[in-house]
Amino acid sequence: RPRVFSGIQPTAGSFHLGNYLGAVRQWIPLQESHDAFYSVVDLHAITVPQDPKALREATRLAAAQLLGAGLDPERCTLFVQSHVPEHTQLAWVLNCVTGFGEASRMTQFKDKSAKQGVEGTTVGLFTYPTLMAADILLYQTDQVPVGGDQRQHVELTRDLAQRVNGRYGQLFRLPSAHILKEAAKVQDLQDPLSKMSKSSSSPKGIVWMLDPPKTSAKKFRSAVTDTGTEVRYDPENKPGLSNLLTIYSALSGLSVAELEEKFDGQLYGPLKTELAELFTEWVTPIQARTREFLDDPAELDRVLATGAEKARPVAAETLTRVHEAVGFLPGL
Ligand code: AQP
Repeated sequence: RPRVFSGIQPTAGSFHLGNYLGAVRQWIPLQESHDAFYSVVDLHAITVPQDPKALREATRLAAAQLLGAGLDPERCTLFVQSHVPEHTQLAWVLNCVTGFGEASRMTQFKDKSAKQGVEGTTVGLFTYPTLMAADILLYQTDQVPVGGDQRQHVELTRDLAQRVNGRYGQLFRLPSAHILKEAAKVQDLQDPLSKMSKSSSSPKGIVWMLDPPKTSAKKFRSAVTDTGTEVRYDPENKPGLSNLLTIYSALSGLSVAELEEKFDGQLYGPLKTELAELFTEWVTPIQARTREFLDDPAELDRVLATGAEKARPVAAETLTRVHEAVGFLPGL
């Protein structure tokens, strides 16, 4: 079966709707058709400052949310990135074949480092993409289901894989990004020209998966839209409304054209209210299942330990071949 790998950072509080619609939503069906490896990427999380206790909680919470959303540890391998040390080991080798200029061109790094300033930017943030490449290449991944913002990182991963294969022989399978056409990028509800993002969205512009229904409903109802009256998908002139239509479509399964017809002749209010109701109806069972998993941390830890046990031999096989190919002596 073809292999997929994807990761998500542990986030204090919960994932946001963008993470879910862009990435996690694809992970669930892929565990049926593919050999799927999914990771809570705590090594990536510490590229920005983290409180240790909050990080531990966020890591369990991330796992609980993934299970609550429908991942099944019998059907996929779910593990915590730091439990498989091969990720950092391969990342080092990849750092040594990545050009400084090439890494400097990553737009996510440029955006985040511009916000944090030189002194606030860690070397870890700079090498985030090579660690991500290691995550993917260790598992001989065919496809990487991610949101549209990660396309450039997956392309870098392919470039690095090709370079290493060219230099040392066939060590890595070439992965490609698996990005949904719809909702590849969910925008901030208050600033629809920017991506919904845990670090830069305004508090009212970001819908958290564990928001109480009253809170999320308020966010949808107060979403920024243009002053027009026609419900029409037009990202250029109506970015806010178009974002709401995209979210509505992803949650309901109705096409955007069907939604335009459904809300034809109505103002934006009914669309926002119905979307808020739809979200609540959809997210309530996910929230309930997430809480059930959170109530049993010992079971969560057991699931994650089993996942790491399944992931390690696969990762170790790739790493051993890489170490041998670059000229390291075999270890004891
Ligand atoms: N707004 C989004 N629309 C669609 N997909 C998105 N993803 C993130 N935001 C959106 C996808 O979610 C997956 C996991 O993301 P991550 O945890 O690795 O963190 P991220 O991409 O860095 O998410 P944020 O919220 O945007 O964090 P910050 O603010 O730190 O940059 C990925 O597949 C991503 O594409």
